[in-house]
Amino acid sequence: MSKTQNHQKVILVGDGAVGSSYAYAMALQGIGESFGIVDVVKERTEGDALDLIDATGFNQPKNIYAADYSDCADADLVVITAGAPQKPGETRLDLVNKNLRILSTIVKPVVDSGFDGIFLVAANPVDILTYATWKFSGFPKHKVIGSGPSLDTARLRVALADLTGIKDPKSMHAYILGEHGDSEFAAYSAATIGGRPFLAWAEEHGVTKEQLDKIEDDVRHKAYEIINRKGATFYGVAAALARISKAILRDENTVLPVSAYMEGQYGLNDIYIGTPGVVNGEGLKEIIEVPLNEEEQAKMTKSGETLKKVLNDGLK
Ligand code: 6V0
Repeated sequence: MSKTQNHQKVILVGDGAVGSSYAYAMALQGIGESFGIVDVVKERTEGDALDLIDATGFNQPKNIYAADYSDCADADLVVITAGAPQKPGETRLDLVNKNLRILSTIVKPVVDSGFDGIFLVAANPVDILTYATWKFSGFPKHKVIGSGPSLDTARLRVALADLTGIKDPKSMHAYILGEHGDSEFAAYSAATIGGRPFLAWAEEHGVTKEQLDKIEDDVRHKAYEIINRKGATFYGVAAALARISKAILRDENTVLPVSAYMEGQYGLNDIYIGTPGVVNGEGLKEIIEVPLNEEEQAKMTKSGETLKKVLNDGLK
């Protein structure tokens, strides 16, 4: 494959529930010109490529194919969704050892191909695996991004839109921060609606702290609710990955929640963790450090400590 003129070449590694849903979202939204799929089960990638091409018949043409690691050489974006998903009762952090092993077999051949684009990681525990991708690849930190709290923030905004009656989740300027996992939290004190502090609006409209705490808790546990019923979650994260991919491939310079490398922000260092940041064609241009109140800062510190402990035990 030659490098596409508009820098629109994507390689997906991991053609499971999340990967194939992401591929489908990319095909339906017409994002990227060329989309290669890698998986240890080669036949599935061939079948998926044939199937996904049919979906492009209803929007814009796109080259979708079963790929090898050599195809990463001139890719703009490599998206990693390969890895074991949570089983009922398992936390994301329980996946760390098996998914680190899988990741180590992926990053090396991608880098060996001569790849010089951006890594976007979604496999769990995503903050740990994004850090490991950064370490294994030797890439600059801005070129390695994790999907982080992107899905969780979408869940929060949908719930707040429902609660407030301002039905558009895009009008809820609120973020989930921290680990994509059990220590994540809603940064309500910095949230806004139309420029007005969200908590002031909420008080005026009779929204209680209990209601907001419940939403935060529901967001934190939503993956478990889905996994208990259907075994896996994939549509939400697929849409989140397509959104981040679009920001990269179209050089949007847009603010999105991602997992980013910390160098003093929130008092944290040498971990990847969830925060808003500016995403463009070069990767993560800048971290936007959300101003937190004391209680939220304590949650961020604790979330960072949780991730640091996993890194210290498993990676360093
Ligand atoms: P799945 O359906 O089991 O798919 C995993 C895929 O990875 C399979 O097709 C495997 O064949 C493939 N695979 C395994 N090892 C390798 C390898 N060495 N090289 C290439 N491919 C390989 O899992 P699913 O798609 O449901 O989940 C994938 C990962 O995404 C899991 O770690 C989930 O926990 C994670 N999720 C992340 C979310 C997020 O918000 N970041 C959300 C949901 C799931």
